[in-house]
Amino acid sequence: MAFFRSVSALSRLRSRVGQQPSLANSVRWLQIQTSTATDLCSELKELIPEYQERVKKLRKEHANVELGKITVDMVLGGMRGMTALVWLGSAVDPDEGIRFRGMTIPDCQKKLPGAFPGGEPLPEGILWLLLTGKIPNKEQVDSLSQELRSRAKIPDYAFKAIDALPVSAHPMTQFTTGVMALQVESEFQKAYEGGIPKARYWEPTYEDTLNLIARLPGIAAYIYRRKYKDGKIIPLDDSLDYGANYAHMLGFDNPEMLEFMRLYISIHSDHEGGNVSSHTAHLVASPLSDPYLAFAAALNGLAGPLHGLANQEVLRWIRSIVAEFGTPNISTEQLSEYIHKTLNNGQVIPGYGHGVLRKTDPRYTCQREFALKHLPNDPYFQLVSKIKEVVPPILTKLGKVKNPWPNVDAHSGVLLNYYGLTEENYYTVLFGVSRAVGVGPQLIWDRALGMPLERPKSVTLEKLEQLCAK
Ligand code: NMX
Ligand code: MLT
Repeated sequence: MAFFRSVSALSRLRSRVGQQPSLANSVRWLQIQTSTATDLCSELKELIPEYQERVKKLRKEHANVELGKITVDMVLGGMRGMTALVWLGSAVDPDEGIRFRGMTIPDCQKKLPGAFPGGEPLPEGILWLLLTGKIPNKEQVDSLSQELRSRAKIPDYAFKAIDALPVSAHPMTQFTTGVMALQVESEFQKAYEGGIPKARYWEPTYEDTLNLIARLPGIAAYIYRRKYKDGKIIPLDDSLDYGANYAHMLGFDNPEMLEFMRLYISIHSDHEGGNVSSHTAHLVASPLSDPYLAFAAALNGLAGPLHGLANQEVLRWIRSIVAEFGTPNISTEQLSEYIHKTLNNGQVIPGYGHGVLRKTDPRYTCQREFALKHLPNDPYFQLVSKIKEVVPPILTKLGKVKNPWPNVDAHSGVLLNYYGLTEENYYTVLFGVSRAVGVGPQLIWDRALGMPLERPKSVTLEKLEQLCAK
């Protein structure tokens, strides 16, 4: 009875909302069901037949529906705006930014369990939401934390593989090497060699994905301790959640830093399917490469300075400003002069611009809110705030930059730096650990939905010219 009462209240609310578009977005999350399953795998198993039916119906009844035109500009312009992928976990609106299964970041902060009441969303909750589209409760999230801890043991040869590289190797090179070493234990590879039928591919993919997510913080922390500290491993703490444990294994136990890590991992997890790392993972997994192979490839894309490495570049650039003027407390004129100097050198302003977004990234905004709450007087935070005022009009004046506003990477470095994680070359590893939480669920769905090998058509330059001449 209570269920029917809430359904009819919800439909009344929806019909009112339909007349008030401004309210429509803010209540969309109400339509997301809360989860009732005992564990993540059972929840997923129940959902798979329904999703398979939906895909079957689309292919059978709507195979020829056109989703847009493909223009020469798109083909030569990095496929911007070309709808070419299905991605279940999230979608990015150019003006509003990310929604995780329909939920904005503030929705997630309100509705997903935190480590304490009112705390930032736990990454385990985001993982549950991205995989199932349902909101987990605290008990479910705690049991997923426990499950991830129980899967976290790293084989010794993975550390040895990393040790084979010089300490000077970039942390992302060490990270990909560690992930490739974990691949030795791939359940998918074993199952495929054992002749598993296609209908069950998702099962070992699920195992690999959860094992991979569980083990990444241990690998990532090892690299940090090896490269920047005494090399001693800090073991996992059985009382801590995923984000807090990662911070702890790095060597940080300040409760504010633990809370920032929960937020950091949650907001960096997913950004629909077309970004370089997510798209790479999906592409590489499409010929049935297992999740380790696919994710290692994704990390190599993330390591590019126009993608995930931008977080490293942002702090490096901020430090170069401070070095130039001898202080972070600089005037607007000095900052403007430095921005022009960077642009005149033929460099980009790191942390600004985006392939899809056309407004300030909400992932920037929520980090700014975190900083306003915890470190409002930090001089680097104040410099970042000033940069946000000065950069956009300058980029706009260039006349070619489609989005002059800050993205996720414009902010993360100063928060990490404040809490003592000062080594900016490590920052993309943090992004990488987080991205697995978003990419992993899609890799499982790719196999559950029987997604085929990805193979778009290319044209030669001559053919393109011929097509244009017609
Ligand atoms: N500073 C200077 N120039 C820029 C910037 C920027 N921040 N952003 C775009 N432009 C230039 C861009 O280089 C291009 O110039 P040209 O025609 O001479 O090659 C022109 O403006 C048009 O580019 P857009 O269409 O606006 O951007 P596009 O979709 O091609 O690229 C990025 C998107 C994110 C690669 C680009 O904005 C950029 O290089 N930003 C700086 C690096 C960065 O912050 N990357 C992180 C993205 C988020 N992430 O985490 O992955
Ligand atoms: C991401 O989180 O992947 C970046 O914002 C880049 C993108 O979405 O293209």
